[in-house]
Order: sequence, then structure tokens, then C-alpha cells
Amino acid sequence: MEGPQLLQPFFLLFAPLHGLTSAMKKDTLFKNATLNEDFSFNEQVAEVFDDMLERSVPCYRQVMEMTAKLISPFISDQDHIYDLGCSTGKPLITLASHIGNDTINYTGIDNSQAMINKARRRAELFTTSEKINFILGDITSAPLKPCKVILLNYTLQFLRPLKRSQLLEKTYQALQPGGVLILSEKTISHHSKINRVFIDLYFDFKRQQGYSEIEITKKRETLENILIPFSIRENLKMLTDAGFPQCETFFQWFNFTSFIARKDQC
Ligand code: GEK
Repeated sequence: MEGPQLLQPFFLLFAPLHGLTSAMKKDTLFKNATLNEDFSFNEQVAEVFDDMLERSVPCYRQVMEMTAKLISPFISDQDHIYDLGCSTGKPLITLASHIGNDTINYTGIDNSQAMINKARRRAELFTTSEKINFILGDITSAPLKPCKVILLNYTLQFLRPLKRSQLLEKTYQALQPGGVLILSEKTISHHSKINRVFIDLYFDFKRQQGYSEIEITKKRETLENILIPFSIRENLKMLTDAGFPQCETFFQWFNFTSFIARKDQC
């Protein structure tokens, strides 16, 4: 996926993105045991966010690469791709370089000013494209133009349940016939023992990523009432209820799952 043959003239400036990755600022936010503030996607979080995500979301890069492969057959020239909850813009900019089609329009939306500032800076540094835009806005109320792909990765889980269904309905309405929604979420199992084992394996993963016990505990406590995961079944039901007739999971790592939902071609 990362060979130079994928780079189109339009994205030639993408090449140093790997350099940027290696210069990512390390996430040590929860090292300080006295940190008691409510979690928000502020300047401090945006600063270390790329490192935080790669060390907190198992197989994050693989899911991004799978997403690029998966959506390619569904898009054609001039299509529009959205990333809702785009954070620092890395997924959308990476995706654009993988797709390598300079007629596609990309829009990232996030309600954190710090994230959008970072995404815009990244776009200036790593692309020459005027077709990648980052908008500050609430994804639950921002209007969406007709589009072929919507990414909604690790963000729906932060919305209240009613808002989740409404947002999925909105994505269904915005997608053109044959368009796809890519949804990735932290998930739970309704079987308590299996759920416990999944969570323990996730904490092992975080330890392997270099997070200490205190960091893991602090982050879990901080996110407890903010990030509320649903099960795979509940997510699939929400997608079906929102109107999507075609839904599949395409990736699962214990308590992390990615889905594809497609609108009929008509
Ligand atoms: C990735 N998708 O790298 N409106 C707009 N943005 C929101 C809202 C909202 N209502 N609620 C939360 N956000 C990315 C990762 S991170 C996941 C997404 C995580 C934004 C929030 O500001 C943050 O940038 C993002 O959703 C969630 O694939 O932090 O675990």
C-alpha cells in the first residue's frame, strides 16, 4: 500500500508523511496521577493524539489500510468522501494518498478546534491538494453534501445513543446510491465472561504499547462516562434501522470492530 507507485503528482508532497509519523509526540497525558480534569479533545490531547491513537487502538494502521482497499471499488471520479470525527486529519490525508485520484473531494469534520488546526496544518504540509478540507463543526448537526463514502471511525461511541441513530440516518440520507459508510467502534460482548476477557486482553495490549498501570487506570476512569461502547449486534441493528440494507463487519480485534454499510445501487 505504501509503495511510491501509489503517489500521484497531486500528492507528491505526501512522501514525508512517514517522517511525520516518526516525529509523533509521545502520549504521556495520563502519566500524571493527579490529572483530574474531565477529558476533552483539547490542545493537550491534539498534541499527542496520533501517538495516543496508534497505541490505544489495536491494529489502527491496518484498519486504515484495509479501509483504503475496501472503499476503492465503490468510488469513481469526482466523488466526495467525508471523515466524521476526523481528528488530526491523518486518516483522510493518508487515504487520499492511497486512492491517488485527484478528482476526489475530501472533507473532514471535527468539533475540536485544536484537532482541526492540526489537520489544516498537516494538509498544508503534506498535500498540494485544494480538494482536502477540514471543517470545524458538530457532526450531529453539520449538513452533509451528497457523497459516496463516509468514514465514522471511533467517534460514534462518544455520542449519546439517540444521537447515534440520528447520525446514522443522516449518513444514509447523504450517501448516493451504492455509497458506503465505514464505521469503526470499540465494542462490548453481552456475555460477561467473554467481555471481561476481551477487556483484559485490551489492557495487555496497552501494557505492550508501554502504558503503565496508572496511565491505563486513569484513562479508563476518565473515559468511563464519555465513551459508551455498544455490541456488534447493537451497531448492526442501528445501521439496519437507519436504512442500510447491506451491512457486514470487515475487521474485529476482540473489543474493536469495523463495519461496512452500503446503500443499494437502485
Ligand atoms: C481516526 N476518526 O483517527 N462532532 C464532531 N466531532 C466530534 C464529536 C462531534 N459531536 N464528538 C467527538 N468528536 C479518527 C479518530 S477520535 C477517537 C476519532 C478517539 C471528535 C473528537 O473531537 C475527536 O477528534 C474524534 O471525534 C474522536 O480514525 O479519541 O478515541
